[in-house]
Amino acid sequence: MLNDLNKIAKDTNFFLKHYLKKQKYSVLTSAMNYGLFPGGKKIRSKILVDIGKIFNINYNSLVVIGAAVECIHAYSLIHDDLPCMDNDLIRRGKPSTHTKFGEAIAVLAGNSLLTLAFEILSDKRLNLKEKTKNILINKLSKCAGHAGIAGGQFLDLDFEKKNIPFKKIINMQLKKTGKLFGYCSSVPAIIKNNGVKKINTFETIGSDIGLLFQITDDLIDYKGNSKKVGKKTKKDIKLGKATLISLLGYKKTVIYGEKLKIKIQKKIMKYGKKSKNLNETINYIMKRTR
Ligand code: GRG
Repeated sequence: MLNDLNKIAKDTNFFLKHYLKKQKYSVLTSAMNYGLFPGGKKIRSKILVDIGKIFNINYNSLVVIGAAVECIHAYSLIHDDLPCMDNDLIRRGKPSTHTKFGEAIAVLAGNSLLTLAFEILSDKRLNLKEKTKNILINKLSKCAGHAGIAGGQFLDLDFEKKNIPFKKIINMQLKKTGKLFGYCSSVPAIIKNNGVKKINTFETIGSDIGLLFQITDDLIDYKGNSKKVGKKTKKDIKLGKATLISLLGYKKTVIYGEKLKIKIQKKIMKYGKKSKNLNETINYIMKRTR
């Protein structure tokens, strides 16, 4: 599992490094580079490749799509760290982008990474039918906007220091984190032109994996060590964030996560041997410490 993750991270970084090198250098592209590298775990790309395996999709196409997703993800992290958002000084074990470059450049670097994602998806190097690319671009736009990550972040901020019921917390986390995982999971079915039902089935599996990922993120924030995690921990309590831990407590949140993991694994079992890698990734998500 870790070998596969490392290979996917290496290939994605290779693609992105070359893509950025082709752009005209400026302090802004340097801030974009800083937000992208050294990159994070590339878990979203891993999900894309794992599910791509179930659908027999060409690996190189998935790396390019994963690179676009990682641009959106890096953008969300840069903006998430801004003083007007979660105000974080450390990200991926180094000063966050605005700490290094200042707020204005960090905002612009985030915006530029957002548009870069769509530049990559519409690039000739992604060898897919134009119609498929159009669907991929349309879906990713929706995942990033008010009905997706940005909308989830809005709720995350709005819910601070309030008593928020279970369903609303889950909905917020599904938007903030689940949407992008849902996107990655639905891409292979979209490429295969498999019809709405299959696409939706995989989107739901992915959103649940994203929810599980967010739950483990909250558990790490609660118990993790800042140095090991690469970002400040024990922040959710300080900021009064509405999480499953703030509502149910640590132990019940772990139990909820375990149940969710089993629910997802049951759903993917029917794909037999081909879902082995995805299954391992889900176990990794549950056990991860960073
Ligand atoms: C519309 C893309 C977009 C952003 C603007 C700021 C914002 C709105 C959204 C923030 C969303 C956010 C940061 C959600 C948290 C998701 C999460 C668990 C991030 C950590 O992901 P990892 O662990 O990070 O995969 P690495 O560093 O490994 O890549």
